[in-house]
Amino acid sequence: MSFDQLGYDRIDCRFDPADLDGLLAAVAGTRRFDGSLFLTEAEYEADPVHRGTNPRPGRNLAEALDTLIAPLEADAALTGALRRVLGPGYRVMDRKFVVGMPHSEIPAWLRTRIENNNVNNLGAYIRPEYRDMTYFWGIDLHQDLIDWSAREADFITVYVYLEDVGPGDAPLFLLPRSHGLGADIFPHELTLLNRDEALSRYAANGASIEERAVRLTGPAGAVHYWHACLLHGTQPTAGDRRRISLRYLIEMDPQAHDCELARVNAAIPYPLSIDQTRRDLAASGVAVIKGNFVNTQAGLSGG
Ligand SMILES: O=C(O)CCC(=O)C(=O)O
Repeated sequence: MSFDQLGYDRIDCRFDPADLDGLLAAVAGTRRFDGSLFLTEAEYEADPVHRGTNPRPGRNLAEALDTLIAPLEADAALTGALRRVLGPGYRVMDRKFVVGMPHSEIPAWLRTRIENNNVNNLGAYIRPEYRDMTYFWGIDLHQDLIDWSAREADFITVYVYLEDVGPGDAPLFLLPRSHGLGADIFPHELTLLNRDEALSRYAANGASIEERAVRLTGPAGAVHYWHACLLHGTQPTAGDRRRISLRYLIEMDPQAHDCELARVNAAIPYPLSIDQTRRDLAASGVAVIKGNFVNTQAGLSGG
């Protein structure tokens, strides 16, 4: 089965291992992935900033390392899949490195604050000079439309693992077919039906599906992509290993009416955009609804 039915797929890229290693070494060499990344509690308290802490033009390590990323982006399987799914004029909207931070490196004062938060993007707690990457410590099942109020789901996310990702390294979890219920406000209506089988019911827009979550473990160089309405998330990293990935948002060629994404969207009988994408935040940007549904998943099949 494939993208049009499941809402996600894998791309069998043939990256040169030396290119992957070189890029990873360059990223790893830019900083220590430990407590030194974080503000102190007093520094955070003096001026809590919860918005605008992600990479942006002019503050994005992916820009600085562009020449090392370029050989990966030239991979024929990757460009072929993007043309097929999005049309020949596809456009990269966003490209950044994402780090799954190891549990052991999160400062104790912060861990008590953010344990069981549903969106643990750590940007607010990271020193400004290191905000050229995005740092996660788990994120509940969400759609990537979450950051795009009132925008059509006319893009996909492409996720490239730069290190081997095992069960304890915050692998991505996906809920297959969930994109088929269209755009929906976060947090989502999810019910765990069978923990051992990771079987859940997801309801949105007056419809529901029952599906088993899929966990995307894989080697360095594994590439997956998914629809902007597909539910996905991560558990906090369990051990001492960080997990560095490269993450893209790529939009469809507006002229390519018969590309795969255009056909998938035309077959979804529910709204593909939503004005209010989340209801878990106070005006300050601080989370007021907690819980990570991904943490309830046990028995999982591979992706
Ligand atoms: O890398 C992670 O832990 C979460 C990534 C994710 O869900 C996303 O980029 O949308």
